[in-house]
Amino acid sequence: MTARPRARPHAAVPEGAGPRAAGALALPAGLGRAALLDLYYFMRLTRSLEERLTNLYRQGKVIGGLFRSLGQEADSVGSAYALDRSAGDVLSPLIRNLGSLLVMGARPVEVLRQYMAKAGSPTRGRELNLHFGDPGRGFIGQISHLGDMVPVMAGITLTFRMRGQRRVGLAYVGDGAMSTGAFHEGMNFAAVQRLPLVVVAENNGYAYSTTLERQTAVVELAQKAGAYGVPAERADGNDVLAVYDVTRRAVDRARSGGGVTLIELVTYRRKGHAEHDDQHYVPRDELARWEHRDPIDLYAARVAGEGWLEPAALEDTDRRVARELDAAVSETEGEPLPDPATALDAVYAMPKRQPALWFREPARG
Ligand SMILES: Cc1ncc(C[n+]2csc(CCOP(=O)(O)OP(=O)(O)O)c2C)c(N)n1
Ligand SMILES: [Mg+2]
Repeated sequence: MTARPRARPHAAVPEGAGPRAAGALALPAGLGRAALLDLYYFMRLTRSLEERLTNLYRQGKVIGGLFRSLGQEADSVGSAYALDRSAGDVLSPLIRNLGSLLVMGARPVEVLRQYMAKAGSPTRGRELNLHFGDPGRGFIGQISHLGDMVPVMAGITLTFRMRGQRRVGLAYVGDGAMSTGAFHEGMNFAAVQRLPLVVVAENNGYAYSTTLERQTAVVELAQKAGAYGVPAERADGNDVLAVYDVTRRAVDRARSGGGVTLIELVTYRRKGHAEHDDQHYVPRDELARWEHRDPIDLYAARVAGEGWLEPAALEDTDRRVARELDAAVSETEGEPLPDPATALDAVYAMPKRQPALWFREPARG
């Protein structure tokens, strides 16, 4: 019998990461005051929108599961922000990438309608969380099967190249999703084809209740890049500037023909898999340690400490987010659910009956 792998603490924060001394990291290129404020706005919007959704969930108004990204807002926001929306870049989100969707232009009212299964939701009440897409705004509707978005995004980025477009795709995968065959096939194909794809591996320590060391024998998810012959980067997923910086480099590499990069973002899932999950399997001291590395608190302290943004600008942003969400919740809360008589509309296509290719009608007469 093989010995069980030695337990190791989850997701040791990468060397040099964590709360930094002021001035330790230069401001990533291209980030001016407006962009710095944007990063704060989108992280705060993500956090507050999820808090509103939690209240609605407890009132029985969210129909289905609620998958929080508490503690992972920097990972979603910083990586999506590194794409160039005006160039037509696209990303494929997972259930915890609300922040990425908001950066790409999804509106809180759409997200509220999705979760509350309203008739006017992007999926007309058929799908109950973030599984909706809008290629026009650069986000692809996700397939629930873990890992499958990697081959899908490989296909999408292949079309960019075949059409001579300088567009980049970004696919998110979780530590659990990386154990699937679909991830392997997609990575391999994208790597061999040198496609303009960035794969962001979100190492948040858990897949449901499965810890990282029970998920994989590698110590760092970035090591998997070696199997595909692509470069890897590893960054502190709770530091939005580090996330932006590392993703921006990978996006630039992809756009200039350098192919795929695998980025590992080290972060932590501070809630259960979904709201129904009480995290009984999580050591309390582990949670407490990561609460001290809250990405929004770290960022607010950093930008104020460096003198990049005044505390008043952050407070104004908090008030702006609260106002926007008050309006979004009151706009959507009373909206109707779909009419049951329309339940099958837009679910099944009714293709014209075609003779099957493999079946020949017997000659008559
Ligand atoms: C192929 C497949 N197997 C199982 C599931 C059920 N499932 C949904 S989410 C999830 C855990 C995902 O963990 P991870 O990839 O680490 O992402 P995280 O939830 O941590 O963001 C599982 C097992 C699925 N959707 N697809
Ligand atoms: Mg995970």
